[in-house]
Amino acid sequence: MGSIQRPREVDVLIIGGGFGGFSQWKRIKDLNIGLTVKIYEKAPESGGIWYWNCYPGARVDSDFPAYQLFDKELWSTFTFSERFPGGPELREYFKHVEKTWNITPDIEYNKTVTGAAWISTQHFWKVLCEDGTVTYCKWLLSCLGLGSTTNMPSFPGMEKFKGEVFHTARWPQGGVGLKGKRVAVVGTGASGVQVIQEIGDEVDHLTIYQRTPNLCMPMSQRKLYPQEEEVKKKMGKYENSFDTCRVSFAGNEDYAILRSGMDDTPEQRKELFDRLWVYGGFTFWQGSYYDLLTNLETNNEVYKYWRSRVLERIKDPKKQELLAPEKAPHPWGTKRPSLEQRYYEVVDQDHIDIIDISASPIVSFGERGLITKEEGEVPVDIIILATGFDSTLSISALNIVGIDGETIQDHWRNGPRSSMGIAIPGFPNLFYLYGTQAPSAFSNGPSLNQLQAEWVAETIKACEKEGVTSFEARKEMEDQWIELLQSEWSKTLFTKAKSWYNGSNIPGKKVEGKFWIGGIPTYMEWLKKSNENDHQGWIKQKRVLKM
Ligand code: N01
Repeated sequence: MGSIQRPREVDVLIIGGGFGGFSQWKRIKDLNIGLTVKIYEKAPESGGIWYWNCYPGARVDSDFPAYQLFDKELWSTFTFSERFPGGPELREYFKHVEKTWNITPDIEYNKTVTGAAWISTQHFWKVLCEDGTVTYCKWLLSCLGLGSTTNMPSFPGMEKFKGEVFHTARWPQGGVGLKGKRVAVVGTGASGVQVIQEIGDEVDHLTIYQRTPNLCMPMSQRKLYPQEEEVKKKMGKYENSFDTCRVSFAGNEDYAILRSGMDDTPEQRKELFDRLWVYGGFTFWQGSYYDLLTNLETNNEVYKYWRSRVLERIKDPKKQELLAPEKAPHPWGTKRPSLEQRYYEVVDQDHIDIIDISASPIVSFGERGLITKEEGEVPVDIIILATGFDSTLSISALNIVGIDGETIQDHWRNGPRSSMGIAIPGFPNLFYLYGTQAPSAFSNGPSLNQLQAEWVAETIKACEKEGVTSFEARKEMEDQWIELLQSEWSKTLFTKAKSWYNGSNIPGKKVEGKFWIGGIPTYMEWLKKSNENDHQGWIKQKRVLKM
């Protein structure tokens, strides 16, 4: 007979062992008010997105040193080796964090949360896991981020294909032998560009199925030298950088220029663009004219410049038009532009073909490869789906039942609805980090996760001090937030692109702004204000125990 496991009780249960989960764990521990904490992580090790997305070439697009946790104990004892660290090094970093902070006793791996129900009489969450265990907690904190649910398009006839199919976000941990193989890649977002650039030289033949060209910027990758980094650490440069990340628009060190692109002469614009282009990273996007993403005239100038720089690097005229078309597919920067190192040179090679699936769509999978309307079936050994994520699903993919039996799926049936992208009316004592309706898509991940985690920890502390046992977002706050979010969104050029920023990457999803576009500082101000005047944005209750 199998033994019956007793339910576990814990004060705070965190779902996910990536940047969000680790930041949140530390902030709760640092409160020193005796709360017990557990992290449940589905994977066999930490890293979150970096565990699952171990495809060749996976690398972060955030400039150094912003993409890490801002704790001196951590950064003084770990030095990254590149300006834009790769996946394996980031996984090493997570091991370093776990060891240095001694998280191991509080984290359970291979532990998949499937659902939770709010027990209104007790003010507890009852949390269910795939292994059949039950955990009761006072506070349920979802740290699933944006990439926990993959976008796996269902093409007709997928089962017919005799070769192998892999999704970049569920890449086999042991790797895939691609050398000398005929490979197809579907998708040219951040994952597609990285995998293509990495494997392009070693495969026998590569067919790229491109629906929209990625308007990439140069990464300008470089090695970091340990001695130089040690000097910077001693001079306080890391601390200065982290201080900037805490207050900047996107949680990094880029600041938009407070001039319209139309205020400058063509020569001045070129001088600026040349400088930003050479500097590399996101600065060409986030450190450019303040009206780049609101004024089509400025945007057109950026596109013209971008196109001229990219065309210099492609010889094949057909590929020139596919990769950098004369007419911009969308305003530049309104669909996430990737950082690349050799993408255009790699793709320009003769053994690499691009099929424009916006003109000739994929009809189905065949036995030997993908079948498109014009080109028919192209035989391959391996198909790589670099088709991204359903980034607004996240917490709503779990079966979470709140007050009155409503699930988050029910609550979000017409699109996500939340108070400040962190809590949902009807679901007390539950917060989610780095998710939809927060500035997540436009923020450096570790920065926003840490700031939200700090706010959550302080809020929990205040509730614990007052004896509040149920803390729920007010419906009026949710209404206000959504109205503001959509109104800010509508003032931008983001409305003119199809992308995961507005849900148009997933068939059937409501197309609207899915993220707060106003930057981290204004967002944090809203969170702060909601806690003023005796937590004006929230409904507080104290449990009455019946004798
Ligand atoms: O996903 P995406 P991603 N048939 O959604 C195409 C972060 N990230 O995994 O553009 C055919 O951007 C789709 O075509 P289209 C980063 O924030 C960061 O690449 O919709 N094609 C697109 O080309 C990033 O933005 C890093 O026309 C289909 C591609 O697949 C986010 O994650 C690395 C299709 C999906 O691109 C997502 O990036 C990786 C279909 N049915 C990811 N469905 C770094 O920091 C989709 N596509 C480096």
